[in-house]
Amino acid sequence: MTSMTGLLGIIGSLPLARQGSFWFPPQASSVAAGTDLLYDIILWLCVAFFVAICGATALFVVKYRKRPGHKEEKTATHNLMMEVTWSVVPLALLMVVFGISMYWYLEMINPPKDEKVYDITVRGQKWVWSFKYDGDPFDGQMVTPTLHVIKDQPYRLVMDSPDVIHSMYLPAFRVKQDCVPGRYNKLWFRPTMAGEFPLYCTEYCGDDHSNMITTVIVHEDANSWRDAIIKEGDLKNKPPLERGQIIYERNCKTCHTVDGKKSTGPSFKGIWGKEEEMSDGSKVLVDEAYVRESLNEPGKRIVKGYPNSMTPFKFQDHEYEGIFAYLKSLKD
Ligand code: HEC
Ligand SMILES: [Cu+2]
Repeated sequence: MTSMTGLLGIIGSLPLARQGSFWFPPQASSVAAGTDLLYDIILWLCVAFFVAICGATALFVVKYRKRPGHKEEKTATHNLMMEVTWSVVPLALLMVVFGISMYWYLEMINPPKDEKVYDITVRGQKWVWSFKYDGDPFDGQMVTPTLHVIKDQPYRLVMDSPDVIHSMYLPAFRVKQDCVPGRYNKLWFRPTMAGEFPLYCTEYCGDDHSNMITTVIVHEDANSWRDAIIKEGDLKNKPPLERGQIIYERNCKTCHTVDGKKSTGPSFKGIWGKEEEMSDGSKVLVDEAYVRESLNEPGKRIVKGYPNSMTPFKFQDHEYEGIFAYLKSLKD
């Protein structure tokens, strides 16, 4: 059974498998087929050399074994023809691998010049992803926790992190890029298949690294794309309390509970109006100014008994309003 799936896997890895195979997810971007082709060439080259070398070794062990009536032969010291062959043939094969790699690498790093490329700002932070849509029609006003794109359109992601290094990996697109604090990294791709594909963090970034997963949704057309972003990202038109709850679920839940239990950070239950003791012994009243400061500069004053490990946040006014409303609602 296992050998059967293994065999199917090997067959499935042939570059026919646009819909995905035993090894690979579907080929959902313009560079996916190239990456897989290269993988297959290298894999089959290795298999061929492995079989040839092990086969020859086994053959010689049997053929030249010590036995009655068989005399030892002198070891050959030099054979020009053989040396040239085993240098030139692998060199030629490696040049083929180099040529194909170079072609697809250039495809991967250079966004198209003769088309409009849409910018999306990506932020990876402990332990959530957020995506902001620049240019028409949202102009940076919409932020969503899932990535929405339109089929066949080129996108450029501008990525950073406010805390530690994260890495955004989109297996179905065969692309990956780090989010590094203090710098902008860029990545472009063109989705070629509508559907939903996983997106996750591949740089260990702390306790909930393994939950830093979201989805990229490739829409067939601009209407469905726009509607989905508004549905997810338009918090302004929701009542403040609901707004605050959504922000909590998206950004704070991994570190703060609302039931009084200690987590990475203090629980939000009964937090509003409380006198909190700081690590330097001073007392602080939890009000709007303090919550705002905790979000913008969490390292400035640290709650006693907790590590200085909160991610800094910058929000818009309507978002602060939502957070305040939500925290106020969490009475003891
Ligand atoms: C990566 C974990 C993490 C995330 C995510 C996080 N926090 Fe925190 N937070 C902490 C830790 C740890 C502390 C305690 C240390 C300190 O004061 O900086 C803290 C402290 C706070 C405090 C002060 C609490 C008190 O009792 O005085 C507030 C307010 C706060 N966070 C709000 C938020 C809000 C709102 C969000 C979501 C938008 C959030 N935090 C997201 C880890 C986190
Ligand atoms: Cu991460």
